[in-house]
Amino acid sequence: MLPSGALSVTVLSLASLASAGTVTYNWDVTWVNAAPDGFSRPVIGINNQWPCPKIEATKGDTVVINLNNKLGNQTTGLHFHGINQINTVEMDGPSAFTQCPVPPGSSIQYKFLVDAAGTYWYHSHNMGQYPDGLRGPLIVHDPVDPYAGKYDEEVILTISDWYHSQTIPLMQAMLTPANGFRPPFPDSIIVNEGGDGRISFVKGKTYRVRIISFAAFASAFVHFDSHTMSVIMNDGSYIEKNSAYQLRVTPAQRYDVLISAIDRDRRNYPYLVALDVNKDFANDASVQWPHNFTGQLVMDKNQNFTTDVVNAFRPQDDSNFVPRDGGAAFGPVTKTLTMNFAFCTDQNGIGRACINGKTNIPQKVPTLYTAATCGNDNTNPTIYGAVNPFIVSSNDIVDIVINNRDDAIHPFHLHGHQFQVMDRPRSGTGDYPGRTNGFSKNPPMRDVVSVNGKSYAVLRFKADNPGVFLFHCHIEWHVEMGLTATIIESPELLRGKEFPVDHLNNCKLMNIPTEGNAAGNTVNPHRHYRLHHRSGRELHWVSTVATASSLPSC
Ligand SMILES: [Cu+2]
Repeated sequence: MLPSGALSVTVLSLASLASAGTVTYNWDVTWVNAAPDGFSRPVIGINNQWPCPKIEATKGDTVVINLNNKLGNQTTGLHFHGINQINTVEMDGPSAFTQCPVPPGSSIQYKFLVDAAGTYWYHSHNMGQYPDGLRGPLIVHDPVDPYAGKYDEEVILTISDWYHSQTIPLMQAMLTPANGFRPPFPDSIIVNEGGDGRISFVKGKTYRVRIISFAAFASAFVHFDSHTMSVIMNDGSYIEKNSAYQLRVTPAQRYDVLISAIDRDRRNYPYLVALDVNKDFANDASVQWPHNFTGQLVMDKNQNFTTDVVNAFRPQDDSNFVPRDGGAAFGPVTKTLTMNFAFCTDQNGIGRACINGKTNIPQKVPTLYTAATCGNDNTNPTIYGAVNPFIVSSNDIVDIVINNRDDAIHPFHLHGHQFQVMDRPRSGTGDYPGRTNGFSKNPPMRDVVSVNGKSYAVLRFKADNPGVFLFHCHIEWHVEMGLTATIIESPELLRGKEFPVDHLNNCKLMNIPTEGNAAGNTVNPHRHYRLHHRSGRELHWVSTVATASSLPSC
């Protein structure tokens, strides 16, 4: 019933202390049949295998992925989630923002430095494709791991909601006037892409469990019977050890936790991974979350396996985590980007997600290419079209204020940076009131934060990485509803930026212009300084949404 390549729980070899090198992967993206929950369906794999392989490197290495699109019927691309892409924003991966989609039969090379150790993942950032299976762990080992010696073995535990339908029909059904705002609901939960979740558990040993959520929608509660999780890392950042009974892992978040088999341990210990039953998601009476997974810490496979009973979910408040380096909040703040998120309806009556009243529509010209080719005009946000552009200057200390006016929790992710979580109050707090007295002095750093319902978060970063970086909800269905802002960081340093020939060739094959404003105009014959766009019915997985040629020329 399980795919032949299913992992049980992968035991990694510990990092070797080799000096910086290059790690190369040659990958064909291919359709594969798999049945991770017993239901067989086509999934997107690599080199005719699924689950997709992990990328494993050591801090300071250069990772090279030679990717060939052998899907035949879909474009593709990869994003390396949590990797900052210092000075290599063109390798970040989101289609229509930093590259063109890779058409069937074509290829692309990604080449980037892994500048920080941690637990990351890679996934397609092209037309909602990763719930179809194109995702995998990306582990960056640390030659000077501050927790070295505190654990004996490493295991990866990936968590995901899972769907029996492919993404494109799910999105087509979602983006109809009759649907309202309902995202597709998962059919099941899987760990390690269909693995049995059994972790060998030997008395006296401590395990570093790298928990990664590959989910498209549902957050997961994680609880181990009779064992606390000693959290040492959130996303790509070390924290001071924090003992947690339960964690709530949103889509795309990672937690590295230490779990010890102590002397009194003498049986198998179950652990529970449960998709969110939080009241934040219960505002629709038809929503149910029956999907739970029980894994096992296995001391003796001949003994009983039991289930883990959790009576109430009270996850640890991750906004109180303390960074391991004790890093103080950046400051003083020189730019505040206020983003009010609410669901909205477009002119076709289709449910969308809006930031400050506007939904994100991928444009004809990738935003980074516009920034590179529009000269001094690239500080003018209107040339970027309907991507919710925000301009920040080099060395700005930026606060993103995200006001979540929806009832549900939404996990927001920033590309290009780990941000400081300055403040993340509980549900029902309302919009950010402008006070800073609740801010952390030593805020935790991460790249995905769950923003509570009818509440806000304040996230801080230093604009030291020129590029075009997305800030978006990591519920993949909400990305497709337009819940993305585009941060254009240090545009003055992007002028004249050059791009690899293979990247540009994909644009050529896709008939996508690589210069000019969002509509591909370097000269605007109409001189209409009026921004309008089509949205809705012509969806961007069908064809690129054309932007009216009435943007300011550049
Ligand atoms: Cu969302």
